[in-house]
Amino acid sequence: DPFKGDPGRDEGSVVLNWRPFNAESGEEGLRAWRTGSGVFYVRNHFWVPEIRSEKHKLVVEMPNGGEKEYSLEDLKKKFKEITITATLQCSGNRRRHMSENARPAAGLQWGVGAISNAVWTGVRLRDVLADAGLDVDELPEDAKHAQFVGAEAYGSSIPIETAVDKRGDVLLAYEMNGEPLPRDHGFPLRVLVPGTVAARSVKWVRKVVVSEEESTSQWQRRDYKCFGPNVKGNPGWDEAPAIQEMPVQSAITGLRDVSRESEGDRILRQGLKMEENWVIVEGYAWSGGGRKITRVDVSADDGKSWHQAELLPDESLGSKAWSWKRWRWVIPRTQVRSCFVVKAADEAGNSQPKDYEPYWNFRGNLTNSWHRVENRQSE
Ligand code: MTE
Ligand code: MO
Repeated sequence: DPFKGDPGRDEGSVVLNWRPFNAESGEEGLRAWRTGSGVFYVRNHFWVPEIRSEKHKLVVEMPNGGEKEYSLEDLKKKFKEITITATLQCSGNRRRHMSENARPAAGLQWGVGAISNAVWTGVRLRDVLADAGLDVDELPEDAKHAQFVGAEAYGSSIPIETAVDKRGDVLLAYEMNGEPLPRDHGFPLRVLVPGTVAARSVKWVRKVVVSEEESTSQWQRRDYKCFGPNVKGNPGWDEAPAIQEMPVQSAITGLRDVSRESEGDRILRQGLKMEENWVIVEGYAWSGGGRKITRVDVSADDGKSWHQAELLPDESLGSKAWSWKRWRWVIPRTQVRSCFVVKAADEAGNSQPKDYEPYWNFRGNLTNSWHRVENRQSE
């Protein structure tokens, strides 16, 4: 049983599969701006490798075959430590909405919780590549991709420009939320590529290869790609690019009534008219590439009329907007008509599509159509 060494898991996540372990952030995880490590979503393709951190070595290979090896100690001693906050989102986040609103799409049927936000500490991949002999400012012709190899069998790659971008904040991370990485999240070392599909943030990383070609893994060449809505079984795999940066996304993660009776909501009610019952709608908004969320539009009548949600303050760290924005909208119950809807816009003016069918793809990747939630009264 290859899974017998897997770690114990906290309650509070929504488990989709045990072997390999796959779990969404549950209600608790999706309430806070910073996701606690125990309720951060987990996407494992295999077992969790058992690694002793003192023994772990990272090998960095150059296009000419030259190699350099680093222990965890070496990394911590030699390079400047960096801390950022960043959201990871699986390309399959909200796939279930695609399956339900268009046609069934293959893969784990994630709801709104294949996304989480944490604090990450490590060293810059750029600095390590430079130390290993790469000219990071004048990239040689044969340096086109940075491939990452995990200790089980998983691997993928990113364009070398992303890997060496001074403001790209790509990390070899050894801490999450101020503690050593939990085993499910890559102990003792993982790649963290902020703003990029989480499939490239390889956990338990043991090798980085600078190469002319992309990783040849199925997770680079097959699974994490998007095709047109007409394409079914067996497309020309090489015709579509591997997903890297992600599109703008938002979702509703909480819906609750605040009434005169509910003691806990007293503070929130200050400034609100006491005679009325209110509904609090909450959620996240995020975009790829470090693009800032500029607006979150919300509706309580299935998109006929719109309002702006409040973007909540937070403690985002890093060169760009790598972390999701939490938002909140408080609306009188009497004004609620039919479905609640959310859509966000980013600083490039990108917004989310209304419908699902025109964006259906057989692997159900990059589902970001308007998130609709039935209006239900809690009492
Ligand atoms: N790295 C390894 N070694 N093995 C994996 O299965 N899954 C990838 C990525 N890195 C994976 C991996 C995918 S598809 C996602 S969405 C993220 O890890 C999930 O990261 P998390 O489990 O820390 O949330
Ligand atoms: Mo993923």
